Amino acid sequence: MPLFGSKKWNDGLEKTRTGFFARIINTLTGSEIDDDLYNDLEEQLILADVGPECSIRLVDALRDTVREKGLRTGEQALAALRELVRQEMEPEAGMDLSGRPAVILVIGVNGVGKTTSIAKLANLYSRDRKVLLAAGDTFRAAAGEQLEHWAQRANVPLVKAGDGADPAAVIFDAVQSAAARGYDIVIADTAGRLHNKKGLMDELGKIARSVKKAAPGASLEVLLVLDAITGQNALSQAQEFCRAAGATGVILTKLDGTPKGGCAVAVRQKLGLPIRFAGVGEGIDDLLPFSAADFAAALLPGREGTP
Ligand SMILES: Nc1nc2c(ncn2[C@@H]2O[C@H](COP(=O)(O)OP(=O)(O)OP(=O)(O)O)[C@@H](O)[C@H]2O)c(=O)[nH]1
Ligand SMILES: [Mg+2]
Repeated sequence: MPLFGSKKWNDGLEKTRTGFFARIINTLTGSEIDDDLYNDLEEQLILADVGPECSIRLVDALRDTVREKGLRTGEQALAALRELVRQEMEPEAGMDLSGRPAVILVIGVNGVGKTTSIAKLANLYSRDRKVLLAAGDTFRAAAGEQLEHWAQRANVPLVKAGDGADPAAVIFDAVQSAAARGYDIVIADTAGRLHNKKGLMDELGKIARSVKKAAPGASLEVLLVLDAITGQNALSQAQEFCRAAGATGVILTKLDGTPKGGCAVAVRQKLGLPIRFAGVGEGIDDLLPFSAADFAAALLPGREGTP
């Protein structure tokens, strides 16, 4: 099957495309369009971690499109499904980076890839903007050093305090100094936490409030990092996390490491939040600004230009 779209997206989703989505592609391209096909497709989308509700909705929408447009071949149905996935994943609006500074607070459970993603974001944004990092994980020993190492690699300055310092105070200092020194973007790390630890979840609220206090002109994006390998299984936890922490978007990491990248669709639908970035490896360049079109094309490749 010829691939089109972005190479990085195609590479990042290779495991998914050759895993659970290979069956979906084969089902669509190898069959007549009939009820059996829709039933098989629904089952395979669920197996690919797209989530039952979303899978049913996608297949229903595909049925409608096939009927309305009079599609005849599986290849046409595949293209129609790709377009439906693209629509599903399209954010309503871009990220709010309008503030002075624009603050990106990165949150999530332990080990999902927060600090690595921050390094990648710093690398990405520092190409054309002044970026400052804030080492808000003052809980885990060596977390600050880990971020410092990445900050050096990305050649971006870092505001850091000793272990055990109040994370809201560290982030306050970073935002205040960014505003005073004309930095465009502050990216703040936080310690990993579980959604059911009330004290730690309240701390995130305190951090968000301290951003506004530090610089009245600041904007705030709260990006929840989710690990695609845990995918669907972690979604009910993630829902609670979002509610408690006021997340505004998602970074979906480790898409390169799972055959079930379909979970991105379930994440978008269940959380009602846009995916802003996708992690596709451990290197500093392995973070892709989310593109619904590239994602859908990498997941469901077909002949370019198929209606
Ligand atoms: N393959 C792959 N590995 C990733 C990706 N993102 C992060 N990792 C790896 O995941 C591991 C954990 O990453 P960290 O960035 O330390 O995670 P964290 O959320 O900051 O962890 P805590 O601070 O302990 O909560 C590291 O080994 C990273 O290299 C990704 O997109 N793909
Ligand atoms: Mg970390």
